[in-house]
Amino acid sequence: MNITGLGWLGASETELPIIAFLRDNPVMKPSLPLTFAALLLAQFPALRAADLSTPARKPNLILILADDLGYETIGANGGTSYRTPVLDELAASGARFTHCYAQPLCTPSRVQLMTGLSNARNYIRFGQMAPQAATFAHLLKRAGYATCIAGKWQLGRDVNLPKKFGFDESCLWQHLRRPPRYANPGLEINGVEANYTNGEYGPDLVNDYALDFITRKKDGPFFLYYPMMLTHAPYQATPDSKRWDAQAVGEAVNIAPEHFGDMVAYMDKLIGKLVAKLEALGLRDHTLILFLGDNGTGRGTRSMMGDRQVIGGKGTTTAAGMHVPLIANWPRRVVAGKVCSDLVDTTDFLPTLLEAAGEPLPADFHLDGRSFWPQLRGERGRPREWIYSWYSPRQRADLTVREFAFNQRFKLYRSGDFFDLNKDAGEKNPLKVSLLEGEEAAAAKLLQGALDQFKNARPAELNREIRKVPQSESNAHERQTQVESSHEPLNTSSTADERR
Ligand SMILES: [Ca+2]
Repeated sequence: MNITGLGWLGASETELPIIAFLRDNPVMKPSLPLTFAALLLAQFPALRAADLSTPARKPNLILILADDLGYETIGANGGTSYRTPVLDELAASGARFTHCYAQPLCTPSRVQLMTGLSNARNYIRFGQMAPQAATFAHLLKRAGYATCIAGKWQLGRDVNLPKKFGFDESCLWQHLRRPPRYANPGLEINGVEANYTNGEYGPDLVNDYALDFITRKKDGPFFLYYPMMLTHAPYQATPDSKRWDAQAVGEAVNIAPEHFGDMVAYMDKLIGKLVAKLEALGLRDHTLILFLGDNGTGRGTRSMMGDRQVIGGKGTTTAAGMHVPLIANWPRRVVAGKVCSDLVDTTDFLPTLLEAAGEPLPADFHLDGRSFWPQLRGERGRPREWIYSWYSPRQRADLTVREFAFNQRFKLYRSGDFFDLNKDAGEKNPLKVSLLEGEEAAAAKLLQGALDQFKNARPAELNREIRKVPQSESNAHERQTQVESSHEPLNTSSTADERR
């Protein structure tokens, strides 16, 4: 049996230990949802009924993922420290969500976003995604979409991985190596190294590639997954900054806290170029744009929402690490000016994209996400009652697991710690579930039910997998990722969960 299930793509397996394990342990195969998903994709099973509310012409889909950009940074959300006129306008003429949550760290969020599955089921380690994972790109490619990923990769160094994950084209930073990303960067374009030394700015290069892709594929449909490099540290000058230095080399120069604001503004400007290109090509009315952040703002970055200061908490499981912006725009399809307080999780984007495309999921496609496409259309939909999170950085030697469920107001950790987020957003003073009454007791029961659903979700072999990495390889991986994650202090949070 082809356990990767990707033979139909003509992709070859990457010999990761987990694949060897699966091959050698057939008893374990049925318990692995990611394997099931890949198999189901390969076997073209019966399909669910199509959503009759979708248009006849398949829309183009653009999913923009900003790096380390929390909810508080966007003007439309009430942020007052930075300039985000393009995103503000997309929110005003589309929809924005007040309760979208990512995982606290880059790779965990990206894996959930791309597969629609909780990290409990398929997350291996920082900087990697299981090569046999089924992604939104596979599903959309099968539906006839041209697929492209432009931006940050950080999912494994196999040159064939972008194609293996369903992308026809790729323009990536941190694919095969880890060069600087901003001034005078290094990229891999369709797997071929490209090095720049004439004052180029990495985010411009990637944006140019994205614009070129949608221009070439304007007859559609296309899917552009655009995980932007901005606004991740180091906070270096942009071409619009007073201190821009076209000669700058490396990620240790020209750094200043105020450059974060410049980077937010530059990110917004690049999205503006993308929107302008859609307008010029006559594609705006046929394109759904979704924008979100991959985790909270970089640790310690201070932003204002009016009189209220918000301090970035990337890497923590509080709202400072997980609360991110979500803006959706599609003229005349997404309700204009909508502000939605429903819960949205990163696992929800795969089914939302598929439903917007009018593309049924394979009948038994395993999924933890829930489409919010009905809400974008102005319907009630099936809003989540809770978000479940299994979070473990698996970065360096950190195997800490934090597991919890929450809604807009309450949060319950597997440990039993309970918080009323309205009274204790920083999660400093855990309440004992046994002492709760009324609304709090009901919430604890609901959230415990969510945790119970995932009690056995983690395949045991995935936990053994992390320990099978030879120490030398583990150390090398640590060195490779250390700079990337240098603003992600581990186990230093003051939150109750992380003190454990
Ligand atoms: Ca990130």
